[in-house]
Amino acid sequence: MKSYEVNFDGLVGPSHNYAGLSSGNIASTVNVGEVSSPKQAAKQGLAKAKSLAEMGLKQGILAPHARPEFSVLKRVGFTGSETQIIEKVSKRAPELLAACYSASAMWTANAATISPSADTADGKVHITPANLNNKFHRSIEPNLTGEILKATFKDENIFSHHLHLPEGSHFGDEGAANHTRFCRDYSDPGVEFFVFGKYGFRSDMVEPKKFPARQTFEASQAVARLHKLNDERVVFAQQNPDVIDQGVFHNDVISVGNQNVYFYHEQALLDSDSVIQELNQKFGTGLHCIKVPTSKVSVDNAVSSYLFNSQLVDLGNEEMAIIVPSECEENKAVWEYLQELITLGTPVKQVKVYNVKESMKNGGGPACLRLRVVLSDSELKGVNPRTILDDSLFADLNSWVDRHYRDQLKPDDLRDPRLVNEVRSALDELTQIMQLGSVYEFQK
Ligand code: SUG
Repeated sequence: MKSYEVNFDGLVGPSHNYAGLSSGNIASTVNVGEVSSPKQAAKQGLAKAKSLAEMGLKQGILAPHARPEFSVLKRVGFTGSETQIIEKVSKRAPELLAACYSASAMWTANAATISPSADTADGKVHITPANLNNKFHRSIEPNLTGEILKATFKDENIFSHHLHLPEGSHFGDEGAANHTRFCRDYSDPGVEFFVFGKYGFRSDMVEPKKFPARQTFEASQAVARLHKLNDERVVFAQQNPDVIDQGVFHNDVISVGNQNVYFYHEQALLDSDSVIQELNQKFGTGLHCIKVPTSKVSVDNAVSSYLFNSQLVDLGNEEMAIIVPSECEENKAVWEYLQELITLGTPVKQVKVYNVKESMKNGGGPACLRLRVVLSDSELKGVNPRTILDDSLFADLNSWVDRHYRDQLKPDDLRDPRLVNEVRSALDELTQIMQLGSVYEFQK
C-alpha cells in the first residue's frame, strides 16, 4: 500500500500580532510592537500550502485556536463580562492579554509529534500534542490542539491520541520541530530522530547559558515510549547549546531531514560525528548527510535566513525540492550555497522560494508552519476530508480570510473589545467550512 507525507499547515488565526513573547527567538524579540497583517499572514500561508498541493504533494490544514483564551484569564482571577475582562486585563496585565491573544498555534511543527504506523509496535499512527511549557503563551495550546487533532485524525482504529506530557520544565516538549524521520519509501519502517536541548533531571550535563533549551531528553524519550517505537530504530541527540544561545530555539532552525536526506549545519549537534554514525548504522546504506560548513553559512546567517527551516519535499523519481523562505534569496552567502546544494549529487535538485514574511517576523519559517504526517491510502480515509487542501477548500478559506481578517493589527489593538466578536464569528464560520464539530466549545 502506498504511503505519503502529508503536510498539515497551520491556518494563521485572525489575531496574529507581534508581541515579543518568545525570548531566545530573535525575530520575535526584534519585531515586538510592529504592525502585523493577519490577512496577509493567513494568505501567505495558504498560498504556500496551495502551491505544494499543486506540485502533487498531499496537503492538509489545521484550524487556528480560539482567541483570546478566556478560560486562562478567568482562571487567574479576571471576572465579569467578556468586555469587562478585556478592559481589566488591558489595564492590569497587558502582557497576559497578549499571551492569551497569541496566534502562535499557527506553527504546527510545534503542535505534536506524530509517528507513522510503519514505526509503531501496534501499527497505529501515534500522536502526542506538545506541552510547549517553556513559553506561557504556548503552554496554553496543548488541550485545544489535542481536540483539533482528534477532529482531524478521527478514526480511533487508526489513530492513537495521547495526552500531552506532564506540564513543567522537566518534560518540556516542543513537538515535531525537534523530530525528524528517515526512511526509504514512506511506507517502510523509518528511523525516528529526536533532538533535545537539555536534560530535565540532570544538572551535571551541559546546557545553554543565555537562552532556554525548550526540549528535554526526558520528553523525547517519553514520546518514543508512548509511540511504541523500536529502540533499534530511534536516535536521540543533544543540540549544541552554543547555537541555542545564538537563537536556535528549535532544532528545525538548524537542520531538516526527509526520507534519505539529512541537511544540517556543522554546529547543529553537540556530538555530530557520533550522531551521524549512529544514524547511518540504524538507517543502513544510502543516507545522504549534507553537512553545511560554517565557512559557507554562519550560524547568524542560518538564523536570519532560516535556510534550515525549509521543507525537503519528495518530487518522485528520487528527487526532492527544498522549500525556502524568501529571506534565503535575500542573503548572499545562503543563496550562493543553495545554488551549490542542488549540484552536489544528492536527491535535492530544486530550490523553491516562498514569501512567508508575516510568520518569519515572529520566527516561523516554512517548516514551522507545517506538521508532517505519514499516512497510507487507507489511513488517509480516516482523516476529516475538509482538512485536506483541494481547490474548493482553498477557495473557501481564502475568501473566509478576506471577509473576516483585519488588514493590520498592533499589539495595542488587542484592547479593542470588538476584536473578540470578530474572531468568534470568523471561527464559528470556520467550524462549518472545515467540519470541525464543537472543538471551540471545549474552551468555554
Ligand atoms: O515558539 N514564535 C514561535 C515561533 C515558533 C517556530 N516554530 C518552529 N521553529 N518550529 C515560538 O517562539 C512569537 C510570538 C510573539 O512574539 O508574538 C512566537 O511564539
